Amino acid sequence: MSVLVVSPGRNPEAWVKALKNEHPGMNIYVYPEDHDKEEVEYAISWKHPRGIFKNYPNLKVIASMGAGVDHITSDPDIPENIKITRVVDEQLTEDMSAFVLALIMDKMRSISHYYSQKNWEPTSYRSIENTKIGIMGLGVLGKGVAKTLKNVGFNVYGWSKSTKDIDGIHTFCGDENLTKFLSNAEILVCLLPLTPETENILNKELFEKLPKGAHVINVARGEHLVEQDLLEMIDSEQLCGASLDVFRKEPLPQEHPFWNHSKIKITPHIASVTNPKKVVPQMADNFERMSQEQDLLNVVERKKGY
Ligand code: NDP
Ligand code: OXD
Repeated sequence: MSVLVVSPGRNPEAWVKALKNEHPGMNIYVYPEDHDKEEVEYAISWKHPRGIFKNYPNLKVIASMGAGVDHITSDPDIPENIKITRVVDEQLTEDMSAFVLALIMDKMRSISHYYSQKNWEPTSYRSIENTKIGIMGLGVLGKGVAKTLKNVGFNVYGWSKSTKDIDGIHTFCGDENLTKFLSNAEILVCLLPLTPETENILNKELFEKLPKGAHVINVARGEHLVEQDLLEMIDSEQLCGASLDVFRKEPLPQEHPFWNHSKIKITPHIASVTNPKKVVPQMADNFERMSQEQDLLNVVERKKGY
């Protein structure tokens, strides 16, 4: 029984080292090195080459190296019987919460604006207690971010698919309550998973339902955002700007108009980065569980896509 590590474009070394450390007996291959495909029952993957997994007749589990699984679920050639797992990790939630708070404070207090302006021109700012933040997605990360922002003193609104009851957060669920939720979101944070339902959700129609002058933060996936609609909505001043950590094409191409837009702030998909050392124990645990035919941790619902 072997484990296959698949991460083209990402150095697999830290993963292999952490796996060997956690499970010295584990037989590990790194794709595409020479290996017997029949031996592989467990794969740890990030952005695999499309279609490869159908060539592994005994593969039982694909573990995402991150919290998101769209890079796996979007491959139509993943057989239905294969279980998909994802990372759930406190550190990942803490890092995401700190990062979103930093983006919001940067926006509210114009910090990077002052840095780039290099002029002594103070402007007024809004108070935290008078600012409403809307979070799309109240899962592991969205809920963590919501709690952090609430504790800092913001008015926090959240939207999810199913009903939620989170202390101190105004929660909304389902498409029928999206408009009401959006009408409160002076700063909108997207923390939805990428699924056929959520793809292109950050579009003109949605932006028009936000309070005028809202700011948009996307730390989920680039495919949530209709890029042209964002540009148009900033031009019309319906939006005052955006902070984007994720993009349809990563790295964001040098010629992309976002790079030189004064109201769009770009970070290179670093909101919350998985630490292999931290999360390999949950993968080794699942490897053991799989071997003993026990229930796995952090399994994705294939039908829901997250
Ligand atoms: P979860 O699966 O824990 O949570 C997803 C949330 O979105 C749930 O609350 C779910 O509702 C809600 N949701 C899903 N579909 C819909 C819908 N159609 N309408 C309304 N709500 C919906 O995900 P995580 O919080 O762990 O992660 C979210 C995403 O963050 C990841 O998928 C990934 O893309 C991104 N990410 C980005 C990182 C970065 O560095 N930029 C790092 C890590 C993750 P319900 O609870 O009712 O099911
Ligand atoms: C993730 C990510 O999904 O890094 O974990 O985006």
